Amino acid sequence: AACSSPGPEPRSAKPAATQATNPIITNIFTADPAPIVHDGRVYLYVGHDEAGEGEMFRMTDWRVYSTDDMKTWTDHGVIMKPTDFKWAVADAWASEPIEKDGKFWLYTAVEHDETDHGKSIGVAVSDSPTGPFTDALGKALVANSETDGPHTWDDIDPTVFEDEDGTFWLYWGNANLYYAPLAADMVSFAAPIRKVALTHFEEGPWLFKRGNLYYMAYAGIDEAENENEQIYYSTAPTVTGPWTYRGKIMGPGENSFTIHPGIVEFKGDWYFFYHNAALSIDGVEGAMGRRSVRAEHLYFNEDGSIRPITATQG
Ligand code: FUB
Repeated sequence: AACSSPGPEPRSAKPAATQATNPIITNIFTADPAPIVHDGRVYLYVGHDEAGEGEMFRMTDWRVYSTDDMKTWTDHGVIMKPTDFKWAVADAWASEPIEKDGKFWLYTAVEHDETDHGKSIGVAVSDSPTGPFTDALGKALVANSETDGPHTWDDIDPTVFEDEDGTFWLYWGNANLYYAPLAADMVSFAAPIRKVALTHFEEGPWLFKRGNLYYMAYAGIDEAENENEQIYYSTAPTVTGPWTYRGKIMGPGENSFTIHPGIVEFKGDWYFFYHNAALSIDGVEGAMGRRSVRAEHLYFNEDGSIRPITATQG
C-alpha cells in the first residue's frame, strides 16, 4: 500500500462520479482483495474461491483485474499458483503486491510442503502488474516466525508498504501481528521480526498512510458483539507505532466468517475493498469458501478517523 496526501475534504452523501458496482467479479468466487494503483489504473489482486460443500477453503490460484473508472473491469486471468513456489503445495491465501523500480513484488501466504511449517509467506516477482509472477527467493521468506507461535497459520496475510524514506515494511499474521523492514533486495529482512498487539486483531492487516498518519486496517473479532470477523483500524505517527485503536470500519460480511480489507486512493477518491459471501453463481450459493470481492467509497473525517462503511446490498 502507498503513502498519500490527505486528499479532498469528505464529500456529502451524494454518490461520487466513480461508483463501484458490487460484486466486482460475478462469474467466479473471489476473496482477499489487494488493490494497487499503477499508471492510471487500479490493479486488483484476488484469491479464487472454489470450496465444495463442507470444505473450508480451496484456493488454487491468484488472479488480477484492472480498471480505469471503478466501473468496467478487465480480467487479466491467473497470475500465479501456490505450486509455482517449488516449496509450497497449496492455498493461494491473501497476498499483496508492491512496485519497486519497475518490478512488481507479490507477497503471498501459502501452505508449505513441510507439514510442521504450516502456512508460510513467499515472495514472487514480475516485470508487469499482470504477471506472470515467479518465485523470487526459492524458499519461504517467512516460516515459523515464532517457534512457539499460536498455531501453524500465524504466518499469513502479508501487507507491504513503502515509507517516505524508501524503506519497505512487511506486516503479517493471524492472532499475532508481526512486522519487519525489508532489505533492498525485497527478499530478506533488514532487521529482526517484531510483534505488536492491536485491539481485536485477528488477521488481514492492510497498512497505508494518509497525510502524516499511518493506518492499519484489519479483520478482528469482538466476541461480545459478533462471532464473525469485522474490520477495525488503528493509527500511528510512525510506521512502527505506537498504534492507537480508532474503531470499526465495517461490520461482518454477509454470509461469511471472514472479511478482508484493501484500501486505495484513486483519482482523488478513497476506496475500501472487502469480501462477503452474498453472491450465488448458477445456483451455487456463497459460503465461507465461496466469497465475492466488493468495493465501497471510503471517507475520512477531519480528525483522520474513518467514517464507518455499510456494504451495498446485492
Ligand atoms: O482466504 C483465506 C484466508 O481467509 C485469508 O488469508 C484470510 O485473510 C481470510 O480472508
